[in-house]
Amino acid sequence: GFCSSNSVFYSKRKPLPLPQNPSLDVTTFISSHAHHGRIAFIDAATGNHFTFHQLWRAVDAVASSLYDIGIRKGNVVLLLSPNSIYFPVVCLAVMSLGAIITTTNPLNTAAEIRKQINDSKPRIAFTIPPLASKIAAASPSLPIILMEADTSSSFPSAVTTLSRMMEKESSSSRVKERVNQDDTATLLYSSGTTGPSKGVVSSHLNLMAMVQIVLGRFNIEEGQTFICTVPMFHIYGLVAFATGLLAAGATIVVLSKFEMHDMLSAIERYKATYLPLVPPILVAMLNNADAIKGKYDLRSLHSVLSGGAPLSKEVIEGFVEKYPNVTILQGYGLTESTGVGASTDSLEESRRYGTAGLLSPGTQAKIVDPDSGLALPVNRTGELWLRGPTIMKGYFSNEEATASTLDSEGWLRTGDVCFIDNDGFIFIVDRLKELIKYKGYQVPPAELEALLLTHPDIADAAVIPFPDKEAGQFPMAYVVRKAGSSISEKEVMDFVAKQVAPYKRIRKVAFISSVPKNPSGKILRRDLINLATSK
Ligand code: AYL
Repeated sequence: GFCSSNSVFYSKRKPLPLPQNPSLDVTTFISSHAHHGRIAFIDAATGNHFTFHQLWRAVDAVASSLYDIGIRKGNVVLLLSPNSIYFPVVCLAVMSLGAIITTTNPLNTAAEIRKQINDSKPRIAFTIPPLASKIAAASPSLPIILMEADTSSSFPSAVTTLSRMMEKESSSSRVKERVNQDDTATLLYSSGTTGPSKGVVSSHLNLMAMVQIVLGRFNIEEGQTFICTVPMFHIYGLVAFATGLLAAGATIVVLSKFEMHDMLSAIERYKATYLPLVPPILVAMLNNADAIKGKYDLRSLHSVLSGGAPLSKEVIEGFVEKYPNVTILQGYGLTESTGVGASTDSLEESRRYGTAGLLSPGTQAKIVDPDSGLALPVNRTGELWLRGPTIMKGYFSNEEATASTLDSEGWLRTGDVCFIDNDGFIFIVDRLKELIKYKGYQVPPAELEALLLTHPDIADAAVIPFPDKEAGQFPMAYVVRKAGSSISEKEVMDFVAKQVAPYKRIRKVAFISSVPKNPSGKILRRDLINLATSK
């Protein structure tokens, strides 16, 4: 059976072969799936596009150019950009050199980007002209490569442009450094189960295993068209649109950001078949279903993918009723599992409303009782632990966080509360970890608490998730005022809003006399969540 006597759950999906050659990089692996003349990427707004052939030529040219300016295996390259057809070119070129790509949310403030720069120490950054000033403010000496021609102003730190790099003829002078499967490919930031954001070290093997999982999920022989509106800087978008779906030969229509009208007209114009989303966009599509159906021809669409945050039963049921010809496919995963850890891949599997699906091929699970530490059998609820070829190597230069997240046998503590039913389907029922998910974006409470404590009127603070129909959750702060202070809710919210990206803003404040903590000083968040939601 899929659940053994030691309470390890094994994937019920067909195992997928991993490449055997120990020195193989993920870019070479993906490009070995040739799709020649087919279109890889289309910019939804301009119609600019790349065939697969043009894509791989561009990747090779950019890799050669990076090599020429001194980028080598192990160097970190920062990418700060909204979605574009060039985003994957940069990622693939960097990884093909054995260099490491670190992405960041374009909404982040200069101070937030500075933290990531200080931690990951990139040698160079790719960005678009409107965002270059953020990098310059975060790190004035970091060289910048502009991803679009700069028409307005010029940046002293800009060394070249991506288009110039892409024009480079393939050079034979480049010594191809040996890249091993175990070498680091990506460094995406996640707060994990506790504390501030940390660099998640994913190897070429991790990414190749994820490519195989994506290939197994979508059988794309006939050619399918995907809409890319979820961010490519996040693991969800990265493993789909910059790696996995390229191996599958899908055509990807890229939107620079989410905008409902643009997304729906792109589906109509390009006859898209697959639409990967985060739950808040499904909620919006449900709430406006009648108007949408009157205005756009969505007949080409056969699947909407939902991942990154929980999708409620009510939304699934409503969506199925309003869009009867569209199948909702679920994906569950973490940055730390380099993407999809479980998924539903067919209408039949998705009919089990509320499930996150079956374990990905090659992935194992345990359900661990948080109190006793014992692994539990089917239908019992506990913390989900995952093991397999997609699990990260660890957090970047943070042994303590790594040790408390990965055990010696390679199990990843997900911080999600789940059970697995008799047929192997995973149900996510709660979140044990601190993480707040606002519209699918990660908001680490510890970062906001640290910021609140810098306010002269605040003695102590705790930040918790508050449930919200549209966003999923938003950050709420419990604040202890200093003696004599009369700081208001609005002042607290404004203080934070000025210093963080908009998705991290605190949207509700309550004052208390002290923050409940356990004897070792850990905030009793569950008590505060109960307090916040009981009225
Ligand atoms: P991170 N249902 C419930 N919670 C989810 C789900 C889901 N389907 N997916 C993710 N989460 C929560 O690192 C959960 O708490 O990556 C998990 O621990 O930003 C946390 O989000 C991880 O957040 C896909 C689908 C990649 C999902 C992903 C992972 C994206 C989230 C590719 O196809």
